Amino acid sequence: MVTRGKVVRVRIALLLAPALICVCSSAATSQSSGDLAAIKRFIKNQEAKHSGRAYEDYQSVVTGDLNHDGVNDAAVLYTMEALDSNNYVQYLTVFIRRSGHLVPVASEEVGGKNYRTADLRLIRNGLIFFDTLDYKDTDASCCPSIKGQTRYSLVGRKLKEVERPLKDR
Ligand SMILES: [Ca+2]
Repeated sequence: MVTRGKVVRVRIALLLAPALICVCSSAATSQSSGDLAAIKRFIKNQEAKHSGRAYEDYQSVVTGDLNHDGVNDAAVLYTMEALDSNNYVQYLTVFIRRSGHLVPVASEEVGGKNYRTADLRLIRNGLIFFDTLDYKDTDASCCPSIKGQTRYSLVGRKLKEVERPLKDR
């Protein structure tokens, strides 16, 4: 009977383990200095690549598991302003955690002047959620006004915009 009790307890512990990991990963919203340094380094390189400037005031980071390995990854939204014009583009870059370090794996344009404004909200169920503002015909370039939402998922090494089911709209 004692042996049977032990087996049961071990099984319960195994069942609980994934739940505990989920709680930990959703609660871990702060980023370590190493993570932030990796993100900063990446964005600095993008500034050179795009001949632009990405102001820290227009950057946001959310964490959550994006490749379904139970380990928190990071999604970063940053706005690249062109140095030679007043154009700007919003980029989403996903960093996957490998051996404890954040590694950039995919980037996508998710907003920008005369396209839409995207506001990074959170990661849930492997999806990256945004609030958006789209342009109606009479909106000025500065001020899109149609409120919406969208989601992105990491598929391989690409980011794909996911249409929401009609019932959720
Ligand atoms: Ca992960």
